[in-house]
Amino acid sequence: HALTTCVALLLGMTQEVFNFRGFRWARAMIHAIQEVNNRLDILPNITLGYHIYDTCFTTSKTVEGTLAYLTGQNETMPNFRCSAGAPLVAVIGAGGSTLTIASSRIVGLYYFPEVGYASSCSVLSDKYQFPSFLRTIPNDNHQSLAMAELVRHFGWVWIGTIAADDDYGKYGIKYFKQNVEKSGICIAFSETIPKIFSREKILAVVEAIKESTANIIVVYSSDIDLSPLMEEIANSNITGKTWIASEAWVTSALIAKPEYFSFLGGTIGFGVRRGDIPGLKDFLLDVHPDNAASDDLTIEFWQTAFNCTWPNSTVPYNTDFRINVTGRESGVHPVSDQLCTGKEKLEDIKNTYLDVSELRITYNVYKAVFTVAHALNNLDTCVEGNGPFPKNSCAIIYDFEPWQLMYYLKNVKFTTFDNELVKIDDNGDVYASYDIINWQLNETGEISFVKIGIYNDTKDGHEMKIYNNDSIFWNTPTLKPPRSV
Ligand code: TCR
Repeated sequence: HALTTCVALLLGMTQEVFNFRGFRWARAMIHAIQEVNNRLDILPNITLGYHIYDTCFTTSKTVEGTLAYLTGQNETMPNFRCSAGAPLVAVIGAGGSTLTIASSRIVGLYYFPEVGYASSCSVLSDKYQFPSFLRTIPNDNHQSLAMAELVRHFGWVWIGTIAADDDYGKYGIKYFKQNVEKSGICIAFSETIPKIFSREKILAVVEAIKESTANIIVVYSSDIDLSPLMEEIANSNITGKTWIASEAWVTSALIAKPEYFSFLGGTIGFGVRRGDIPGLKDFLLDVHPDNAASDDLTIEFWQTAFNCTWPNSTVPYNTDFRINVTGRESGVHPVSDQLCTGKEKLEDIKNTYLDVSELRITYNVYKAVFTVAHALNNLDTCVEGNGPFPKNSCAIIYDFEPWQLMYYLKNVKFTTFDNELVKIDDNGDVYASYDIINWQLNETGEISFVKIGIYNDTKDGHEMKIYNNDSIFWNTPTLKPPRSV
């Protein structure tokens, strides 16, 4: 008798426009779930089902999705269903820390597990506030220290900082500042990028950058929040700065545009470990509205990717109702009256969704699904009399309590296809290890992300290695490291 269990996936897929990166994450989750379901060594008699909720990058939608999942009153979700009555297992997500904080305060009340794949803010390690949260991305305190170490390494002492107006940006920069100030490094300016688009506020940040003599600018922000600022940096022709990137934008196609290279070339930043997920590319290509007649996300994806309207669908094409949310009028495309034929070929387009060259958060997504699957499998294979619960009892997979699965999640340990050992510690955190990445221009005129070193957390501190100083591209007239004094 096969049992279907139910996992919720919380992701940001639409904001003003469709988010192709988010859609890739969603598809990677489904791919990972299918792998679990096909494997005989993990949960052989159990099928993992899932619901997907679009957070639209807003707290209200995130809370709505979380509540809908917990109470079973899910009206807002796309058409991926768990069977009725399937036991709820865990929430995977949300994307950004601010959203995850909202969601995990709710599930925390029930000690119901939530596994983050991108939410890296340090406060989420506080188990008093977030008792049932764990994650497959390292806590940002490590990254902030890594940035400080990088700054010291190159002897820069006059630094500007820019933070997104959310928990990720604010806590990330705060910890960075605390650390560098101890070493006598000075902060020239500290700016914040608005969450709700405001050209006026962006121009104020641009002004601060222009007026300052600091040549090194550390930016903690997601790519989505950062992109309007970078647009203005390009408009204002600000060159001669070296940008230090946090993980959320260091490999983002939204920012790493070739036309920005004269402003942003030479950027150095930190990326989490990457993994080339077997079979993912084919799985990503295997998406078509015909195979998912009533799946709104797939239709919206298709319409946006090919700039056409899917016939007879109720999915609005680039409607403008979202403009009001952000107050931003640009970036919304005119409605296309061209109908989609269904014969459009994904292979023919270049799209972030299909780009599998930098699977970092995507790999974390994969690890999050497997964290849940392995914990559930350990719960399922518990032997009565040897179990971890009172009188050495076990939990029963057909009817267990959230805290019972939490026990297994907290003790989870497994290796991925890449031979990476995934182990969750008492704070729900994983081992921190980053690639240090430098933006260079390749022969085809595109930006390539060159790995120039590593930063690892170690038992007694940390180690940073820059492989070879000559392999770094610097965006200075002399091509030598900039000075910032
Ligand atoms: N932590 C960010 C969100 C975020 C993200 C990303 C968003 C991270 N990496 C990549 C989009 C793409 C890292 C947070 O809010 O915690």
